[in-house]
Amino acid sequence: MTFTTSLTAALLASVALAGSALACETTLRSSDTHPDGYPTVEAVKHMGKLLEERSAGRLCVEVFHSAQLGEEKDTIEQTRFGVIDLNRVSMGPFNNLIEETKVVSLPYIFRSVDHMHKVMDGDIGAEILEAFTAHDLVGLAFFDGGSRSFYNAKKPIESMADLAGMNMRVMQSDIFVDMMGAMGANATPLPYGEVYSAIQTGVIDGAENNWPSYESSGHFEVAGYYTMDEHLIVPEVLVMSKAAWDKLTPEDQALVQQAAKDSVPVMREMWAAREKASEEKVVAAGATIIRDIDKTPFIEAMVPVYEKHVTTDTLKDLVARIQATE
Ligand code: BDP
Repeated sequence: MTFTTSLTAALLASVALAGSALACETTLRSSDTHPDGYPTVEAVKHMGKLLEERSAGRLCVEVFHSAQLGEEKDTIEQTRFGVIDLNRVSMGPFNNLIEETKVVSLPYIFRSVDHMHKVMDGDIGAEILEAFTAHDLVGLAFFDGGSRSFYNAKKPIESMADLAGMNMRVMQSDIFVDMMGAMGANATPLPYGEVYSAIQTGVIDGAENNWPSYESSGHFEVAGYYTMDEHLIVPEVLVMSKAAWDKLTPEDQALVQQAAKDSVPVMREMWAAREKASEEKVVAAGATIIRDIDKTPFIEAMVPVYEKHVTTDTLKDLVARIQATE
């Protein structure tokens, strides 16, 4: 492409963008803690594209990535109050608010990502999405969050004994605090955006997350030992503010719902590719990966965590049904 043709193309593209932006009657503001290009951010953008096409440009989505609207715990509150319209978050920070979300945040509840997909794509997933309604939110769809493993700045963790006394950051949920305790470490619940400097300054020794987060946050630069214990497979969720939802006609609500659902397979593909790319990037950067560890002691140590958190009949039933899902 010559300079002139590429300039013309760029101008045309910006005119087209301005045109569609003008046509938007409703622009849904969406929050995400992750940077631009991260699979969750791109999935919500994709949903917005579908919505814009299907509503003839009336309904649009604008994604505020990189925690521009705040950290998850705060943006969840703002979404409940109708200040933010859409929010893509981990299920973890919902645990203390919405009981049903606890079951998918239990360590080792899912045997694999496939098992998680089966559960979340079926009746159990639908019931969990429904549970958001009582909390001023509408659950739209689940996204992938891979599996989460420990990483730290100090030493290779080869067994549970190596975790003893370490200070590890967890997401803000009591389940994760108890999980760390049961594994012998000290849990420090912190917002995601504070983890890098907390490791750098030695406030904590490490944290836990999936490959794409470990990589995109730069945590691998300050905590180079990653142990694949895969203790959590926590799905992510796209929620909408009930206040924003109620402003839409039933037809438009259906469009939003469908666009969210249709973004899921696209997200899963992007996720699989990014997991691989992130792993390759951190390995190339010199991170030490501890791959073959015996997970049995970790799994066994979780019995008291289940006993403490799976207390009601609803939760017991959900756990039993998840475990029975083939
Ligand atoms: C990432 C999730 C993000 C969480 C973050 C965390 O995608 O929603 O905020 O972990 O650990 O994997 O807080």
